[in-house]
Amino acid sequence: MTQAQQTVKLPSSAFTGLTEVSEVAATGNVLGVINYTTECTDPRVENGLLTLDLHMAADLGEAFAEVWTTARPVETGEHHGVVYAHDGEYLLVAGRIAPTGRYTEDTRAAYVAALDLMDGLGYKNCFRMWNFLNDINGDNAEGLEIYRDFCKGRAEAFELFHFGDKEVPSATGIGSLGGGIAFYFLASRSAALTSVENSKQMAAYHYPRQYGPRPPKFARATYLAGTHTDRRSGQIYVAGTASIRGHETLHDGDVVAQVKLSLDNIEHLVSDENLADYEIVRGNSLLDVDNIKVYVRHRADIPTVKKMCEERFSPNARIQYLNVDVCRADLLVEIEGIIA
Ligand code: 3HB
Repeated sequence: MTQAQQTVKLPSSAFTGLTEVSEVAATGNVLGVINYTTECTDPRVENGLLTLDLHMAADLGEAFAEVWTTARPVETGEHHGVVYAHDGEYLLVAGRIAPTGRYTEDTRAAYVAALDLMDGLGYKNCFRMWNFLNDINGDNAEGLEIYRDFCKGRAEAFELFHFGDKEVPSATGIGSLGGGIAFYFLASRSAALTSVENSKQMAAYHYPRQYGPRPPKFARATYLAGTHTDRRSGQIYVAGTASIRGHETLHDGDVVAQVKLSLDNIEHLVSDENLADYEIVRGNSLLDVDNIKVYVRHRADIPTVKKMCEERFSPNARIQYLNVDVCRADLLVEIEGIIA
């Protein structure tokens, strides 16, 4: 193990208002700016900043930016339609697939471009993926649900790269308000990652055929540390988590019970009891989760969901609430976060 590997600094992100981005950017090196805003555009490099606009807000009053900063100077570039920024240790890559009647092929191609880039630049440890799908529960031109269409293309791309199920990163696959499919991924050169499952949920990549032709390929969390021997002080990236036990949605139509189970799922996921399978001892609870996004299907449910989240997360936790659809038509809420 080299000194560089032992001291690798882990990445960090912050939520800001859209107009504060330049102030945050002025304080350090920015890997990328993700605007959760009122329209989706192709990712771009603007004033030296990788920027991706997602259509995740109904108006500018609820828009915000997620800014990823790093310890080192950043270089940006473009590769087969995806845009990237990297600092020698971390890479952020972003892409968009224009609206189409069938997403399998374009998803596969866009993922291949991003995975190929990671391979080529040596960022082989992908630890987090976010995917935003307009009309996620709608049907494509062939009657296949758009989320399932996307899952097919993603699974095919992973297969082409011999990405084993146990190596897949944590992810979010969530609805958006427009713009086809947009995504961003984070990868590292030398940080050590461990894909973590929830012992109370079936691994998503094992979901039965009833959920679509190819299962969703993601891990429930990724543990990211400077070295493989550090099982205590790494970060935990919690994937989008919903009211699912085994592979089944529980509490159809009951938002209170769905929020409770989503929170219980995260609580168990990050507990030492669950992490013991990976020899990780972190002593975490929901109080340690930060940089939280809560996706709520029905706007009218937001006050209830907010109250429940505020009761269980730390009062200091930064939480954003977004009103979008969720990957299964019977899911009312999904929650993600980071333990840094
Ligand atoms: C996904 O398909 O990547 C995904 C979907 C979810 C939650 C987490 C990941 O609803």
